[in-house]
This record gives sequence, structure tokens and C-alpha cells, in this order.
Amino acid sequence: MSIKSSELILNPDGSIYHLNLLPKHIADNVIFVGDQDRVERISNHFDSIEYAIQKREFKTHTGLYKGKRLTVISTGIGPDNIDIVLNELDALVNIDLETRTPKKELKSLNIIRIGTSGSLQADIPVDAFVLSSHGLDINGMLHFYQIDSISNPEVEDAFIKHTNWSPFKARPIIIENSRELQTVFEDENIHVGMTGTAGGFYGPQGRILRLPLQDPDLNNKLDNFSYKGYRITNFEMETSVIYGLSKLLGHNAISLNAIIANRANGTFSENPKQTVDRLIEFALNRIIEL
Ligand code: R1P
Repeated sequence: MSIKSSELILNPDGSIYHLNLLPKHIADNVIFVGDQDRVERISNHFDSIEYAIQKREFKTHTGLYKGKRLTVISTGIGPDNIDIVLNELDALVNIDLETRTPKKELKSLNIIRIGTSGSLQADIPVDAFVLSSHGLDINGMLHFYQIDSISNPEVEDAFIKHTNWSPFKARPIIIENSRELQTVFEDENIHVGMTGTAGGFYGPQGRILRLPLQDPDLNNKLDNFSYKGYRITNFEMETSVIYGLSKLLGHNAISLNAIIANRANGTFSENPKQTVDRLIEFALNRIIEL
């Protein structure tokens, strides 16, 4: 059965709706960044760029880095955009866009997020790097999918109990990274831990400007939660959904974050750009091992 044009939307040139890409435009190794301007900061390192396009916040450059074909794409901010980017990238490789039917042989992409994030631990300072062992999903988008195969009820129940999680908020989900990709990117200088993924920047991450919070103590509870040797290291807005949708769709994902704020001691990096540039260089040097 072919997928209807209201569900799999293609542009007049046959490209996928939001990303504006054809299957030939993407490499098997895909870097995700939040910020559109970070795309150039990565592709500036490329030997050559074969394709560049942007629609809304989704900017894509595909090219060669030290002879390896890479795509870098900006996702914009938040879990909702990851739903678009991952479903459309998967459609480009795993759905025949002409017959509108899923392919028999499915392809697995390697997806590497290079992001920015706030540390929740006093001993993970600004300008450090974190590799996410797990995504701790507290935003709820993944509940619209069948997630039994990727959730970890034992640790989720422990987290719900530890935080006295409100039943009015979506049930937290804890999803593992690609252990295979972790072996490529782990390094003695990189902290490894669970990354909390929130559906907003202020209230959902415990920031108070003028509005009171449902649970003002949540960040402290996150800070002192641990499970089987893992603790919650940092907060951002994409990792859990990248991990969740990648696992459901059969792709491998890893998330690397530059720590630009420390929420435990209230500090902010004096040179976040330089820190992100260091993480980009680190990640590119490891990506060529894939
Ligand atoms: C918020 O300022 C944004 O920055 C972080 C958060 O996850 C969110 O997307 O990541 P990026 O710098 O990759 O966008």
C-alpha cells in the first residue's frame, strides 16, 4: 500500500517536504546541530561541499571531510523538530519516494549530534564535553509512538519515585545511545552520563524568570539521581528524541554536547563559540573512523 500524499509530503521537485532534500543529497553519516549557523562552522572543515540547501531552520550541507562523505543538518530547537528531521531523513533512505512504499532492505544511518547544553553537576564545569549514555525524556513527544521496545521501565520507575514526578506531566522515558557509536566517540576527556531532554528552555528546565514552577526543586532531584553508576549530567532539548526515534527506525545515534552553562553553580562559558569549535574538531576527527 502506498503512503498517501497527505502523509508523505513531497515538493514539486520530488524532495521531502521540510528538509527539501532528495535521497541522493544525504550521506550515511549525518551530523545534527541545533543552530543553523553551526552548519557552516562544520562544513568549513570539509574538503568540498557537493550540496547545500536551506528551508526554514533546516539547513543541510553534504560534502567530503578527509575523503569521507558527511551530511550536516540543522534541526533548530527542540524535540518537535527532531520528529520532522528524523522521519524525513528515514523516508529519504528507507521509503521509495516514487512508489511511496517502504523499501525491503532498510538502511541504518549514523547520526551524531553536536550540541550545546547546561551541566547539572557542579563537577562538570562550563567548557567541558558530555557524551550522553542515555536520553532522559521529560517532554513526552515519544509517547505518540509505540515505545515499549526502547523504554526502560525499571529505571524510569526509580526516577519517577525519586522525583515524585507529577502524574499531570508525561511519563519520563530513558533510552540508551548506540553503544557501538559510543566506543568510537568516548574519550578520557569527555564526561559520560544521562542527558535530560526538556520540551522547553525555561520552565521545563527549571529556569525561573517570572513564572513559578510546578516543581521548583526538580533540578536538585535530577542532580542527585543515580542508577547503575549513571547520573544525570546535563540538560538540553533534543537528545532523548534523537535516541528514541533512531532506535525505533533502526538508526545509530550518539549525542555530544559542549557544556556552555553550569546550572548547579550558575556560571556561563566566557567563550562558548571556542568550546563548540573544539567539540566540532574532536567529533570530526572521530567521525572519520566510522
Ligand atoms: C537552546 O538554546 C538550544 O541550545 C541547545 C538546546 O538543546 C536547544 O536546542 O542545543 P543546540 O545548541 O544544539 O541548539
